[in-house]
Amino acid sequence: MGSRRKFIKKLGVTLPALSILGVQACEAEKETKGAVSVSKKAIKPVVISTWKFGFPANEKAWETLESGGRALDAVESGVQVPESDPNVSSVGYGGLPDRDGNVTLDSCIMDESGNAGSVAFLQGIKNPIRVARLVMEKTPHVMLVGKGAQDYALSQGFKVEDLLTEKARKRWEKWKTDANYQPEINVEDHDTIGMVALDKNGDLSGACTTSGLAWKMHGRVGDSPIIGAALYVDNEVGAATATGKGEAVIKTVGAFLIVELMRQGKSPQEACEIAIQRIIDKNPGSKNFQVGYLALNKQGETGAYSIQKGFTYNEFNPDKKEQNQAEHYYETGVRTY
Ligand code: SD4
Repeated sequence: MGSRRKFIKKLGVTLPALSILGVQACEAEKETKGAVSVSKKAIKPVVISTWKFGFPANEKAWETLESGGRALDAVESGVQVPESDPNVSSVGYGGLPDRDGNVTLDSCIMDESGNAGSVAFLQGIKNPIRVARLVMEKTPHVMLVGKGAQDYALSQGFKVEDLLTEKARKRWEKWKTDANYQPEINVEDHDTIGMVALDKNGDLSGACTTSGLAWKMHGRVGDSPIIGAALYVDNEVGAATATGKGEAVIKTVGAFLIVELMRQGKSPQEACEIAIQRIIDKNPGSKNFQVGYLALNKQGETGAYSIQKGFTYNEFNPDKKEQNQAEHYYETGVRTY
């Protein structure tokens, strides 16, 4: 047994465990003389998010991550950027309504301890992610919906506001002229923000928030507030988030599937691809919809993949601040892992 191996043995942890901690064994070796300590120096913060409007959201989240803040605070503040922006027509204020003209919001959040909070079918509250966090931290529950979620928000000091902007109302009026329900693929202003982050402490968190599919049936809830579907975080392994046709994501429990695949040793990219393949396999003959996945593991590696062309995502770490196009199924075809 080499001296490095002996040292690792002394620590009482396995090499894979160290790597799960996001720590290079040699870094730990360097840092440790006598007392067992795990170097935090090796951990570089990372944040990834969906769609073009995720870039300013990443910028906001980065302020927290860069200053050594908690991933949970980073994702919560980040996703509030599109939630509050009336020009983003698929998240929060300014979101397109259901077919009856109601803006109904779905949102969830998950922290490094596996705590989760969620609101669904919430109306009149501009920043549902903040309500989701309060559900997580201040109630004995994970999920509140509809009037109950709104009542809870009011009890916490939120105000009911009209979230249907003039612009969104006009688009709804136009849609009603032929009332054809055909969710569009990849309309950049018509999607969810999902964001997952790793902080300097090596902790993961995630948030997901949306006004859901435009012109949906009143009462419809998508994948975005469903823990395990559009968002899942396991601090030992990684985190994943989803955008696109929520029904397809819910039916394959997409984010949870991706995290479990990473637990089994798949890279974030491989895990996203396998999860998209699962959707393709379960929907033979019906591929005219979009789903996009993002994943981040404990080591800060990322993955992005979608069914269709045009899934934009944003990735920030200390070395880069990039907006990229994910590879997609119709480009790469099936890959076997
Ligand atoms: C939903 N996944 O409500 C969301 C909407 C979305 O692209 O991401 N659209 O199903």
